[in-house]
Amino acid sequence: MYTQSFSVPDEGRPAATAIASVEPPDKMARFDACIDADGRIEPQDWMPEAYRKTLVRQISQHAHSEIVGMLPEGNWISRAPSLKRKAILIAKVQDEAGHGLYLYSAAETLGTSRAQMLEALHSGRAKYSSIFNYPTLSWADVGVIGWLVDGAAIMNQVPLCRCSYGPYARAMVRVCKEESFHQRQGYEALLVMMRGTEAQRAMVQDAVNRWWWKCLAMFGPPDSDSPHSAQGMRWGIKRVSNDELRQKFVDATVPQAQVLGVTLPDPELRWNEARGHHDFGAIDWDEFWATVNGHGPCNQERLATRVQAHRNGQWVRDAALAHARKQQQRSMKEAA
Ligand code: BYC
Repeated sequence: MYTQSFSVPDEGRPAATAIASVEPPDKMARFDACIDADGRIEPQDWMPEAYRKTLVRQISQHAHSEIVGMLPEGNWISRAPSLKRKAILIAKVQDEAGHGLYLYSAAETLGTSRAQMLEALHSGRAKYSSIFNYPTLSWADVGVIGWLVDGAAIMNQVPLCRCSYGPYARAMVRVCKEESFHQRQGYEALLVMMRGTEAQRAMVQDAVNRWWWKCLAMFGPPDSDSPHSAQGMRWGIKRVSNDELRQKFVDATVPQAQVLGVTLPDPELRWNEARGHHDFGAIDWDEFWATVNGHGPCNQERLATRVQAHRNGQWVRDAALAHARKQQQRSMKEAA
């Protein structure tokens, strides 16, 4: 439903002017020229420390979101209503794990270790997407997460396929292809429910009511309150602003909701002919920040589950390491 055609050209992207820094001017000039020419920065290339830090922050937060994002839906694997739905959900949750791994690998190319990133997540220092701190109360939530949460994720991630940092951009190409399947499966599951009983339709509407506003907030604070946007855009990390992506998401979702037969829970939502976009109501940013800062309904539960899962996996990591050592010793013996 969403494709790379949602990506937009970069006209109007501010030129990379040198940031106030202690970086060597000649290297900085080469870096800026590469960014201005819409080139790609690769791991072996010189880059300013602030660019590296920004990427580690964003990519590791993104990786954490994928891994924590497995939990709300994972809760429903054992309760999926049919074998077909269970198989689809298992595949989707596995895909999210894969996305986390590509992203941790991309962040590792910037000189930070996976252990460091996981420690930051498990200690509560690192952020992950606000959206995964809400409960999944019914089977319809699984469909709505596919349709709306993955829909919002694709809207945000398609422009990242052209991020100036090569490994991140390449990881995003594959992630977006898989997310597209995730969104379709969610929408299709909801279509089936909407053609079912009155109780099923009510369940879908209830799930839409609970997730809609959280999905709009997922794009991040308004541009006017987004401390990282200007620099991220200048460096070609972010290509489209938080507010622009949010608007694109609303415009794309309204007709999908009509086809589905659900009402989006916003009395102020209406087409604005003059703007050529839908107007929509105010997002509760206090609630968003409370959730981002650890006080959402499921923050504690998500983090505790994640930490426990990591502990439970210790024997697998130990076994894999022992196996790798054995293989290495064997090949050294053969070579001797
Ligand atoms: N939740 O200046 P801003 C998925 C933070 S996974 C929490 O606009 P930036 C999926 C932001 O980090 C989806 N925190 O920052 C997986 C910053 O905090 P710090 C994840 C948020 O970086 C499984 C502060 O607010 N996608 O879809 O320019 C199943 C100021 O924000 C949020 C990505 O991570 C939020 N929603 O822009 C299903 C995409 N929003 O670091 C689905 C990659 C903002 O100063 N990331 N914050 O402490 C991005 O595109 C950008 O980092 C953001 C934020 C648009 C999220």
